[in-house]
Amino acid sequence: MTLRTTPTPTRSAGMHLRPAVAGVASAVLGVGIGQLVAVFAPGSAPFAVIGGALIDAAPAWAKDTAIAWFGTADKVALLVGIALVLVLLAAGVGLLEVRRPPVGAVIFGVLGIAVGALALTRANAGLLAWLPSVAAGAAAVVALRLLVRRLPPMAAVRHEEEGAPEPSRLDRRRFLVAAGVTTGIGVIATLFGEALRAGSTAISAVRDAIRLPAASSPAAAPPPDAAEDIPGLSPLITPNSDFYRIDTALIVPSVDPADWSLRIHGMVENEVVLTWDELLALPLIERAVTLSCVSNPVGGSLVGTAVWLGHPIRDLLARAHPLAGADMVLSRSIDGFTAGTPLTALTDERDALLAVGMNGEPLPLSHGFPVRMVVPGLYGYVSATKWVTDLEVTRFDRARAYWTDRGWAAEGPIKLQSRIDVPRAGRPVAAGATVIAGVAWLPGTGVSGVEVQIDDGAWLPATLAAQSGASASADIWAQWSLPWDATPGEHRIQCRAVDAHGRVQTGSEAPPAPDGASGWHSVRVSVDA
Ligand SMILES: Nc1nc2c(c(=O)[nH]1)N[C@H]1C(S)=C(S)[C@@H](COP(=O)(O)O)O[C@H]1N2
Ligand SMILES: [Mo]
Repeated sequence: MTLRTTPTPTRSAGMHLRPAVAGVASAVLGVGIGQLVAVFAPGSAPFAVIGGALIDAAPAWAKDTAIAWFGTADKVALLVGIALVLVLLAAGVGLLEVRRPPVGAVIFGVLGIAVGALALTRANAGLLAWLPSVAAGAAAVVALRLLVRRLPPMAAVRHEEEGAPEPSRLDRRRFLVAAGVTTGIGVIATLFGEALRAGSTAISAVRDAIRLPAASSPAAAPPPDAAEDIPGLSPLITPNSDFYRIDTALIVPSVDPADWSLRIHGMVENEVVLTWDELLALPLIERAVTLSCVSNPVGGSLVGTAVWLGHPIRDLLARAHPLAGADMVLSRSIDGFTAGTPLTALTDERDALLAVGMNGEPLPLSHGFPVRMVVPGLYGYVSATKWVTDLEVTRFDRARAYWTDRGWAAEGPIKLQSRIDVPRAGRPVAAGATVIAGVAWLPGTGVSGVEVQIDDGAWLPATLAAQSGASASADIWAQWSLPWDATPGEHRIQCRAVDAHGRVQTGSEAPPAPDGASGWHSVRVSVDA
């Protein structure tokens, strides 16, 4: 009944071509999603992971050959090579998925998980290094299943060869549109991811080229014997790479200092606008300050100490001259985050800083480059605005800041806290002479002592490290330690700090919301005989 006796070449080619197209389109989508998600896990884009692993695994002769063939384009050649292999593989995966579903989808899924696992083994891999590749695999699986659904199953294809009606022109057109859209989304996601990355790469380069001026008033240098050499105890100064990061920015803002300015306005006599060059020309002072997040639970790690370089906000506000009645400064970051800081905290003798440097470097991008606020004694959410561009002098009864709008307290003085760093809960301790050590802080006021209780024993005074206590800056945490002759069995260790006025840290427990956690940090350890 059919007029066609032999399948036309286009038709048989189409039978293999369309599954292959489905495979390739799904792979392009997956890779695009992976590259985009990698904006949140820098260095862990699927291509970067595979390329990096191949470079590391390649024997010297292969590297030499690659360089001999491609010169400085060797990395591009490698990426093109990976792309070609991926296209061939994806075409095969498409064919398999039509012939033996869900084998193709399973291969994509396994591939995503495998590259994700590989990503975790790479140097400098972050906790989320696996995410881009796993997202890529998942996206490819979903796309493949959806596209293949638009193709006749293999049985039908065979039927077709025996004369059953081939898919209509309309079906074929629909499939091609779906495959095209899938590919297009993948390409757009890739380009979008690259654009976002290019922004932060460019700003990183600008940052690397910056030489900050020396401080006119350097931070008091800790005495040479200051650093407590106890394994596991937090260092006095937290390295930038270990400093906790908390913000609402999904993508770290890329702010070019050349385009940066700060505007001070609102209830002021004179509006002040300050550029980056003007800021760097002002006297900069260096202060070590402990910063804490209000969300830090008792014993938590959302706290750290850095040496900040910046200009006192007090001096800038003096230029602007706040009007009588103003009691708050609403600081705003380039991405719209706001914090409400008591005007007094920015004008009193504590050195609230408009900071440009952190531990001897320009601020890292994720810590507010080029300019942020640091206010000793206040939780970050009410004071430490990163990427700050605007200070509005106002009143607490007129303006509400980002977290105040979400139920957190309008004012956020840091609470007196102490933490046991060693021994660590759950880690076995050997019986005999050991040490209990940690940190304690009340920035702005300072800590005069720490007491430790083992089981239900008496509270024992710990020793503060040389640079801590009365002689030290009140703005940074104190390291403390207590020798302990650990006896076999289970023990509970608790600590509590005493502030510079002799007030003892409260044992009454409060959760972080709405104004910071309280209570004593307590760890359970089991001591081996
Ligand atoms: N722009 C901006 N600045 C911000 C935040 C934010 O979400 N956006 N979070 C604040 C909070 S809640 C804290 S605890 C500190 C943390 O600073 P860090 O990430 O440098 O440790 O930044 C503060 N500054
Ligand atoms: Mo925070």
